[in-house]
Amino acid sequence: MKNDTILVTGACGQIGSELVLSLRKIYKNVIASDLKEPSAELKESGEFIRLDALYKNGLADCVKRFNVTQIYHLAAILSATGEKNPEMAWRINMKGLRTILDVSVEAGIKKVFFPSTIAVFGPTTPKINTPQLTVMEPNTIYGISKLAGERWCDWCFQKKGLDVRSLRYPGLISYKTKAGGGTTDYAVDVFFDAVENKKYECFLKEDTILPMMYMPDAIRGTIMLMEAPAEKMSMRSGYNFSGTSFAPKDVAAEIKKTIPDFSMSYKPDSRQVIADSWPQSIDDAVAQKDWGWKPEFDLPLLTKDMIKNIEAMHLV
Ligand code: NAD
Ligand code: AKB
Repeated sequence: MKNDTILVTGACGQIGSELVLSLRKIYKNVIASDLKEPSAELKESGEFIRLDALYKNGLADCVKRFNVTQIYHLAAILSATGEKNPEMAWRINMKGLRTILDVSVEAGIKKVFFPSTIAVFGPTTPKINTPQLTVMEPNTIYGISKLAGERWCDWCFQKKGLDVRSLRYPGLISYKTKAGGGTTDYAVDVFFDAVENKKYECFLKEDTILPMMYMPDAIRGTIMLMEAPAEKMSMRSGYNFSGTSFAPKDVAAEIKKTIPDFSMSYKPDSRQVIADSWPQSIDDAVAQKDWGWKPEFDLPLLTKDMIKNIEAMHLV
């Protein structure tokens, strides 16, 4: 077991609830923190504290009290919720990150993880195999806040010497915790509805292709990035990070191979406009070259695994 003490903010969310458990297999001390009540699994497997990531004194006290050496800053408001409440999204996403970066510099934190997103790209970005360095004109508050966040991370590395690392996650698919207010949430909800009701009404059009990734790949990639030697990092903003790409009709066809009477209907809502502004596929050649990234799950593999695990949860 490694000795570093890790603090995870936003630990009760879709990523945190799995990332904390994986980090606890590697590190002796992983402190999960959130405003929300943790799951029994999170609470019983290690330290949990209630912490507002925007509250600098509370954060600084926690870092000092536990001798924190690494921070994974997951707390944020996602795209769809952010468009409904732009002020709140800007405040939580920007002030949260600034607080983490300031405390990290002041306390001499060794490494910081900042989750960026494909939402940093916008309608003027090339949509297919979006390169690492390209036009970035996001038109959601979420994307604007994450792009500004990437620039802050790069600035803190250049000017303050802070070892900040970041991934531009695609839509993440998981069964342990449902998605929390994004545009790609359909790709999680569809599996639960397929198992429970054999039908799903999708809020995106059937042919809307988006970059996606299965959670085990996302967790493995995050830990690979954070464990890689600092001299391998050529990007201090956010690495393009690719899993697979598909449209709602592709998931429906894949689910039908296991649940033949499954049916999907379509009723696009305001999230369609957000999805239309994002890339369809991501070129992550720089992540492959710098720290050896390679995904394991494609659509058929993740579909089988999601259905198997959701069915098993329903048997308990
Ligand atoms: P989530 O919405 O599921 O979880 C976020 C957590 O942050 C919640 O538990 C919430 O209670 C907590 N939180 C919110 N405000 C807080 C505050 N002020 N102080 C402390 N905690 C607070 O989000 P997620 O899907 O787990 O995403 C985690 C990070 O990864 C976010 O920064 C998100 O932008 C990024 N990301 C996620 C995806 C995805 O598909 N899940 C894709 C790209 C990027
Ligand atoms: C969202 O849809 O907002 C997130 C993301 C891709 O950042 N899943």
